[in-house]
Amino acid sequence: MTPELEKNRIVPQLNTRWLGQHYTYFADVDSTNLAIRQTLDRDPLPAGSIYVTDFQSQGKGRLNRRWSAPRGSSLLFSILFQPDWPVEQHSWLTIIGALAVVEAIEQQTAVLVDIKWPNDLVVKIDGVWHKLAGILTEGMFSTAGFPGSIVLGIGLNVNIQMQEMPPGQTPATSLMALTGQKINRAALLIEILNRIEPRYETAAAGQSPIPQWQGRLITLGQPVRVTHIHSRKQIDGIAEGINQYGHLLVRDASNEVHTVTAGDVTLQTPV
Ligand code: BT5
Repeated sequence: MTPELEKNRIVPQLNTRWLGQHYTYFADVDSTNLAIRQTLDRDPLPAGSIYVTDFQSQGKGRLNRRWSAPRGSSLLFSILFQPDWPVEQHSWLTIIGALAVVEAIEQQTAVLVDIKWPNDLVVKIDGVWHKLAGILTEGMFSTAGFPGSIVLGIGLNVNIQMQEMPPGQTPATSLMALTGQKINRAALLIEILNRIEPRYETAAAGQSPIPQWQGRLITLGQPVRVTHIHSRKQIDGIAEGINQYGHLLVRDASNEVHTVTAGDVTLQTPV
């Protein structure tokens, strides 16, 4: 039987011009982000190329953390971009990915999803935030301040049963756990990809995705603790705002405002 996420089941239904048109499906792979990078080390790939899998043996989170999901249960994919914009702006891809996933879910199910800075899609269940999806954007930088290639990796828990939920600091949930129904992964992936291309083109033309994203961030206005990954230095303060690159602005007790970028911190939000 043809796997649900195999190329022939997806690409003919895309209404994109370039995104997802170069489509590679793996029954299993170490990590879709890693696999794109490894291919790029050998051969060129067109922008918009996507790698999709049913299982990752070394799924990656940020800061060397792991992303795990039972075989065939989820959406696990990575898309290659080659944007012609400054390096600082590469966080826009995480933002575009988050918005596309949130809207696709809302279009196909009744689940309302919030965003926790910088890269978590979360749902509140009985007063407790649960993680539904995570995004890992990795850049391979060229010289002259331009980012070269960037890989946007998305892991979305679709049909994971309660008893199979991956353990984590934030408890996990899935669309099936939330709706009580098995969700069509192919239809959801198509919807997400169809939403990413126009969002990316709008951003590439200079229109920021940040105002829309900001409206869905649960982090703003909240007390947060930021821990720098290398120095372990901590900042306690209030998450006051977002700058034009999506960095978090945290005001500490002495009124100093710190600009926090996603790459080198962990964030605790007591929500
Ligand atoms: C992320 O990292 O949330 C980014 C995850 C990106 C995964 C995708 S899958 C396709 C592509 N290929 C890859 O190899 N990666 C990308 P972070 O914020 O660091 O969160 C990681 C933490 O989430 C882990 O330490 C666990 O605690 C937790 N976790 C792991 N798997 C989970 C899951 N399925 N659902 C919810 N939480 C999970």
